Amino acid sequence: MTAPLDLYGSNISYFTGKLENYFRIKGIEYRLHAMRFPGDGKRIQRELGVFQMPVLQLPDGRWMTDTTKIIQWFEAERPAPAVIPADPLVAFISFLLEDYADEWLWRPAMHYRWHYPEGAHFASRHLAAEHFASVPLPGALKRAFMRHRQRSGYTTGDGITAANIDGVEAIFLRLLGQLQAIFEQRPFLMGARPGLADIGFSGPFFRHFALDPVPLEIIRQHAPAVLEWVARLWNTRLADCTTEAPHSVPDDIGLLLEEVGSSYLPYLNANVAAVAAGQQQFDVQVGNVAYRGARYSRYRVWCLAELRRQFEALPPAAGLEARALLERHGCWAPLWQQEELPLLPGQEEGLPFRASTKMVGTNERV
Ligand SMILES: N[C@@H](CCC(=O)N[C@@H](CS)C(=O)NCC(=O)O)C(=O)O
Repeated sequence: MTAPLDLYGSNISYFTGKLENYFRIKGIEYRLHAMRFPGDGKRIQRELGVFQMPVLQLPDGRWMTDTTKIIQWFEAERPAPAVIPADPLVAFISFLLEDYADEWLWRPAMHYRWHYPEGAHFASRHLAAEHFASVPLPGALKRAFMRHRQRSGYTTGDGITAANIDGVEAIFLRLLGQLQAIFEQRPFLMGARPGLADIGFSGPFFRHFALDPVPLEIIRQHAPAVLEWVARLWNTRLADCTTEAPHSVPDDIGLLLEEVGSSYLPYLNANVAAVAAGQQQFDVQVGNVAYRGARYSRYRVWCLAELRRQFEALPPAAGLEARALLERHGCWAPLWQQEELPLLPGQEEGLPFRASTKMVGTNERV
């Protein structure tokens, strides 16, 4: 499998950017193609079960989706140089941080892009030109469609209101303080070498926070070491790294774990309760921030099941260490709070070659 991979997505998309960072540090060649609608949308739905971006086509013709499972598949197929740390505890915490970045930082990233007119103007113009060039409609209509679609799907339609905007922005501002302190000390999240946790964080940062005008200016002013990390990751090849893989989780990662325990996991538990009750929208209080009318996500029920599965697969000694670390930072109890996870039969078992559900519950065919 030496021919370049064909990656279909957008060059301002969260998960496309995450996968590009993975392929680059791993040294895997790919060609990025812009998805063209409506044709590509229908084809992707047919080939993969749901429409989402990015999707990947292997040289043998097979289609793949879901960056988390795509990365795990490539790590198994091409183990060296490894992106998933060899130390089982570091690997487990990296999976947890990847999931947190994928699913929870998505919220402030979408907010900053679509709430502020300069972000919405830039992104809707870019996406309309990238994806709808051949659709014979006026540009203003395509841009208005994009703004409406993204807001009703991911911001105002997913529980973000005037009353909780400060709370959503606080997720980002706290994170910047934590990451600035980390990257003043070392080049990557777990140490001297980039790994899965960095790839996870590249999703929200590479094509959103460090690109969209409003968050980019905040990063420039308040967290320049984070901006450096974004570029450093993009410019690093693991094959050139002579540094050792990390053997322990640095203490300051504990602050990120506290965010996972106090905001992401409580949200996941409320989502489980909503899915179990068949409620397509739900209200949830996360710390002092109240979300009204958040959209349920079957996919994120599976994310919680995956986190538990990763924990249960740890060798006994690493499992004890992981439990102690999770307890210390408020993640242990919420990880197990819901007894039953309302998964669909066989849900996501076809990944990365077939998906059962989308990240947020629209247009699912289950
Ligand atoms: N879990 C998926 C999530 C992919 C995803 O949700 N991508 C967004 C764009 S960056 C998307 O396609 N959303 C579907 C839509 O807006 O209809 C992954 O890791 O690839």
